[in-house]
Amino acid sequence: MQLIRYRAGDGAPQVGVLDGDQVRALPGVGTMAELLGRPATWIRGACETVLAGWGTGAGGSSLRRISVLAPVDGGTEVWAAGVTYERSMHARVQESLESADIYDRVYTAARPELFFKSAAWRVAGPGDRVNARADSQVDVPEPELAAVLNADGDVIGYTICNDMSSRSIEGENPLYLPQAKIYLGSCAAGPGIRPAWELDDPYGLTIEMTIRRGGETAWTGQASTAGLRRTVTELAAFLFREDEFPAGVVLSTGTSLVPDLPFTLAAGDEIRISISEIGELVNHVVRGKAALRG
Ligand code: DO4
Ligand code: MG
Repeated sequence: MQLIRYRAGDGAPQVGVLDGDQVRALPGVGTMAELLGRPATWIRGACETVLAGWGTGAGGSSLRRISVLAPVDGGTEVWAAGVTYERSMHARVQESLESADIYDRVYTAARPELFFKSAAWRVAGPGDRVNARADSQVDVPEPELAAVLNADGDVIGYTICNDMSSRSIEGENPLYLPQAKIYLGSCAAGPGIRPAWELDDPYGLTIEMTIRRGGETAWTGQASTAGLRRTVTELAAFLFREDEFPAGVVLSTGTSLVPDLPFTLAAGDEIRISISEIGELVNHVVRGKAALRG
């Protein structure tokens, strides 16, 4: 089962439960932000009530008749952790000549690297475009397992996040990290949220990414969340230490797949990220915000 945001025809976005290829709206829940403001027991109960009524045949739609949207809206923020896998640490050391040791240090430090990634309104959903910024030379997608937490800081479920990044801008100076990471079209998420109560082990998932260019595979790789150096609980505890998220928060846990230099994304690339038990997120690359809007 997945919690999704979706639109049927020209209707307003809705929040619903997807089971197989059937979706049903969650009664009385207008937005995902509103849902994530509720206690975990309430959210689970609402999903289970909808599932229990599945057999009655009332009110469902086929997946084919809806558009699935990014699973965030309203005041929900997306945050991300960095350098949580050895591969990410090595890749950053390689790209940043003069500041390489900061990545080594944060990889082993008690305090994780956490950064604001996106407001909900600019998170790309399934099938949407993502942006490799026009003033960057080396750009990569970062396929990441993302935890979705409610206002109380409880993990409600998991989704996929693509933390699009400029390696050349971050590599020039780590203080440029916000420009390397936070810009229009730099974050995609979805397709849905797999409830935490249905997932046995978030540290035993396979992450796969394939980048297709002109009908050919330009890059492909696979990794396991078993390599995550920190637990989701630990990352969430740091995030909530001195902050609050009344509309919940998506916390992306960092990347374990980074294409070797000099690989860079190109306009027209298709990025396909799948995480076992969670789903598949596909996006298309444009270069520059004018192309994103066009
Ligand atoms: O320190 C830079 C960010 C690292 C990151 O986004 C990741 O490891 O996924
Ligand atoms: Mg990342």
